[in-house]
Amino acid sequence: MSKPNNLESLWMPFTPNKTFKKDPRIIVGAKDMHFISDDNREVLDGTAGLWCVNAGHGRKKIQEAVSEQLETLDYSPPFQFGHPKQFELANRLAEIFPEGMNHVFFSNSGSEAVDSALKIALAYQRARGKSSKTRLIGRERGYHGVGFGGISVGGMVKNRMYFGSLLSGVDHLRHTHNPAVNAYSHGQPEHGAELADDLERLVQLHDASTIAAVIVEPIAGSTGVLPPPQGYLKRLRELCTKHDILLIFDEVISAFGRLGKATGSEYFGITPDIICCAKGITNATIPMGATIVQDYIYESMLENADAPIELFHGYTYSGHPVACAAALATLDIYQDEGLFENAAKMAPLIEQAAHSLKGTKHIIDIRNLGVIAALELEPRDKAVGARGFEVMKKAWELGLMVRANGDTLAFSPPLIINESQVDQMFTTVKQALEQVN
Ligand code: PXG
Repeated sequence: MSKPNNLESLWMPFTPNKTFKKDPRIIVGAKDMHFISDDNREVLDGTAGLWCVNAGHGRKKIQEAVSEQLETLDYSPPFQFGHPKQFELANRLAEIFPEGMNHVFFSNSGSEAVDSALKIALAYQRARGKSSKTRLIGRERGYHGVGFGGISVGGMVKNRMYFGSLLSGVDHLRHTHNPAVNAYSHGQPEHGAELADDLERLVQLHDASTIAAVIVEPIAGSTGVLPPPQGYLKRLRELCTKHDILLIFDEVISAFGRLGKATGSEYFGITPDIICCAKGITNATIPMGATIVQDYIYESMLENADAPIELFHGYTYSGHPVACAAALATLDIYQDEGLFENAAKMAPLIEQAAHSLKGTKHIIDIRNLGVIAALELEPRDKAVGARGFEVMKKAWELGLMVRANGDTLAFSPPLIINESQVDQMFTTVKQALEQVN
């Protein structure tokens, strides 16, 4: 496949456009665990694209389902009309999501799944007569996509600082990263459960009667992979229940097997009131997001609605038939191939391989959980992120795709990964680290 000869018109997202266009990395194909670059090299996908191609690339079953759906019903309006596959998919998701979470609202991305969750939380509080509960609590270093709702509850400064005053009535819990006591933890760090008590501080400040919901990623991804301290999520759940505050888990990266179970909620044994997901739901083939709620939220909204339409919210492409077909085929693959189980099997190998890099040039911390690992590098003086970016580029040259979030290198390969590919991932990144200053 030929190179595009003009890169100018495209404004690339979350990308240094000037630098990229001088030295582009172009991907022209993908199969199973590999991307193919425009200079015809196979590059091991250490990131499942962007944490989303959980079943690996180029899956025939999904292609066939999508193509058949395009022939049968390419589109139907989601407001006031239904098509069979969106009901079927909602039922399938209800089966694999935690007990009592049997109602699904569809959207087209993680950002929309988050916005939908926040809006449902506010509308639910109002519907049940608690209309003073309007405050939303996020967490420092949280990532919840790029909608105004998501960046308001999110806690990554660059994603917030350029965009004005954001939503009002939002506050943040402290983040859980504490390398002074937790560096090089294997899996969940030992220290920091008490950081969940930060919610008590916000309750003291605002009063629980003004707080609608708390939203957190059960394992923070984009900020550089922060597994929750042991006991943290349990404590947060208990405090939310105590103060009658909804707990929203943003599982955009943790759902669909990333931790070896269908959801992070199942893995951690903590059930929230609302879960947001996206990405792996369709193996990233067709955009889709979903917001799954506890039955009592849905039932209360229906019972207490003050208009025939119970929720004034939805997207032209909510439950798009082609996305539903892709998602159903994806769920079949996860089940038929036991991919969540394979993830659970690979997790200890990834842990071992990642931590074996301790002592390698630049590394100051190593973190892991499930099929996720992160190597934190010492930032260069006055150039935070530069080293991470260069290692990412070097790894690409050496045949590995890895994500650089600032100076943290994140690994989140497809769940079909095998032992020798785990080895290859960490051997290659080690070479890259050694070749970069
Ligand atoms: N919530 C979480 C927890 C996410 O990780 C979103 C919401 C937003 O999803 P959409 O589909 O609107 O992008 C995400 C997205 C990275 C990276 O480098 C992660 C995401 C997106 C881009 C980069 O870690 N996650």
